[in-house]
Amino acid sequence: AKKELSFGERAQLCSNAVSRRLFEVMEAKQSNLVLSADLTQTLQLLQLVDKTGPHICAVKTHVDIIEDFTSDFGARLAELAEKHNFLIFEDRKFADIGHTVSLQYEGGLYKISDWADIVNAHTVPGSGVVQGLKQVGQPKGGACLLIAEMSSAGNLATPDYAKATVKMAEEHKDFVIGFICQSKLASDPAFLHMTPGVQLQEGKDSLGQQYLTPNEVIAKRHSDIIIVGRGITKAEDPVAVAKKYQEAGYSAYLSRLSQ
Ligand code: BMP
Repeated sequence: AKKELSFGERAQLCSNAVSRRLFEVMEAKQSNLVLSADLTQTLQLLQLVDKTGPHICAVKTHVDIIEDFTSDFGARLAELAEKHNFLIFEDRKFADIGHTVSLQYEGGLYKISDWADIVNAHTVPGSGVVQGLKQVGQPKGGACLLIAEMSSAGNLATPDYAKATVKMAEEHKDFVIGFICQSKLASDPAFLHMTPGVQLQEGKDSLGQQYLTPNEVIAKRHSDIIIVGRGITKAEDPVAVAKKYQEAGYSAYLSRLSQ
């Protein structure tokens, strides 16, 4: 079997500055945990991110769920990203023709391209979605993940769809840095694999979400990053629990390195 490369080694293989930085942060902070900060009040969100910041390699936002959004949100989040050395991933799931997604990415109320290091896109529109995002994001130093698989029950992303998504990523390596997926899909070590639907115990919610454990996702399915929302946000002590997820994710990665 081919030797498994460390996050630090993979950083060296990245031609994209965003993926290189993320791998470097993961190695330096010993964290392959992304916090999904799905809170609807700015202050609560920023406070949670400030407290859990030392334990995460990136924060994932859904900016359109924030009820008291103001235009300084991105700058305030970026301040915390600088303070704690993590990246910002806006989970916008672009899914339209290139021209429309370029407007959605750059403009509107949220001006996502001004503050998000990473965004993501569904591949159902075809490669125009990537081209539209790239036009806006690349000059500003942004990068994109493609959604190849979903965690939710009954989703329509077939194995062929995931395969075609990998191909699209391979054709746009200057802007696409990896995947949202449920297991490792691409062999190029520069690609990041990020997996949502993670909790310390397997299970589901009442609306089709399905959870796997950090060990299943990282050690068995060879994804790189766990994305955790309610497992942390709904915990009584979110900081202590974030630390637990950090340790579970990273030790699963270390066990893979020594396999
Ligand atoms: P939670 O851990 O609370 O279930 O949150 C998961 C997060 O990941 C949500 O923000 C959701 O939008 C996102 N997500 C997901 O759950 N499954 C996917 O396949 C893709 C996602 O982006």
